[in-house]
Amino acid sequence: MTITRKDFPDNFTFGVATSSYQIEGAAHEDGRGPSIWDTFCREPGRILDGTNGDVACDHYHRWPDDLDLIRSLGADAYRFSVAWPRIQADGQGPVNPKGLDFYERLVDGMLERGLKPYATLYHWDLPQALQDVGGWVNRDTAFRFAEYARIVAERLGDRVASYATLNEPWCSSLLSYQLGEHAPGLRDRRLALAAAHGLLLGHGEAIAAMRDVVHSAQLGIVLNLQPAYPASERPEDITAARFADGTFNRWFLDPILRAEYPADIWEAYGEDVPEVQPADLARIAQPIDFMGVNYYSRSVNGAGGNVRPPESSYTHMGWEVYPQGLTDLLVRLKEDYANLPPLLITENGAAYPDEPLGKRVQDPERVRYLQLHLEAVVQALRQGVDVRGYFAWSLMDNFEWAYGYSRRFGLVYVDYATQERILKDSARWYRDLLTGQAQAAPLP
Ligand code: IFM
Repeated sequence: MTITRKDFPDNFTFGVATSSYQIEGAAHEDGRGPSIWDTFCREPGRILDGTNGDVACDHYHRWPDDLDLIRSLGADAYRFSVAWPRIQADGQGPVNPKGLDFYERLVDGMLERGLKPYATLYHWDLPQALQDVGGWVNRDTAFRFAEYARIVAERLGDRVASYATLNEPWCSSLLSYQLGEHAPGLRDRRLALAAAHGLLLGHGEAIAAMRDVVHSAQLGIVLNLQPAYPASERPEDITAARFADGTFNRWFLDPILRAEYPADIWEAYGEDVPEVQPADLARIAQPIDFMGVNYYSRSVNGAGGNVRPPESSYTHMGWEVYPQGLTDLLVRLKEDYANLPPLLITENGAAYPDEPLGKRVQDPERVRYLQLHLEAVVQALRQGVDVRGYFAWSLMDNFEWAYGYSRRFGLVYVDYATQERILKDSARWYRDLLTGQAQAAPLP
């Protein structure tokens, strides 16, 4: 199948995505307070290449050129995130006007270029001062988050087309408080589940706070979802897949869309389950206007652990390329959740070890990855799933968390020594698709 823009509905939104800590740099400028990632990066052994986001892509200074670049790709929209510690250095208390000014300039810059702003309010850079009093385990953080959300929404208002509260709460809870791979790097399941509950509550409170402030802007949340397949038809493998789906997907989907935690996983977690106050689930399940889905890969589950199908191909992250999983996931969401809001694919993309040859970066695997996953979206649309947009992760190479700068997800190559941006072939391919050029097949 050769994909063209005509395969998507007329009002389907195409964009590219980034996040604050991964691209902005300017870590100590204009009153930004320290975040948990500033702290984490300085702890020996946490980041594969020993780097941090102090400079990153220097987007804080280069944003006008970066917005021009996005426009040149033919994108309709740009998904970015707001750094909480730029708005409130300590996560509460005084508002930093320079922080708000920055995002106002950025949003107005998008509008001037005909780009729709899609904001995410929390893409993991929690103010360190809040971590010092427990981070997301401390229930109060949820209310501080709602306050911050209101501050941003009051300033940017309906100039922003879409506000997502959280990006990938599985990562900012389980991956960060239980598996220790992300900031704050803890290893305690009980704390992780308390953090997940705090994040979900913060989401609900933030939606409620922003509803009072904006009118046309769409409000929602972004989850990373990973369909879980059994390694075989054996009952124990089916049970393993059901458990993986429950901990990774349903633990977040069910509270938001059904106002309940999944009973099977609640039971399996035993004494580690979070403390839930009577009104919490109703707050968490506030009506939302969209759900963002970040899709990269699937899991294949056996009773003895995860399995890597040998016939599959894998990205530089070691993640299996499995586009059918995206179709399956989208159709399943529609089937399982009666009040599912419209969906957006808020992230999808792949890391490969790209090398420039002069001013060209050939990345045929990424072109193929994008093409196959966009086809998977088309298949879901044809099966009646209400998908309204697709955002490629990422606009440009950036700070890939625990992997530092060693993994490149960009459509645009970044030379970190000079900050030069070079369009990869995938960027040209995406541009051709978005601008309706007939030739959106992989480049030679
Ligand atoms: O870079 C991340 C992003 O911040 C969140 N979603 C997954 C991406 C790739 O790992």
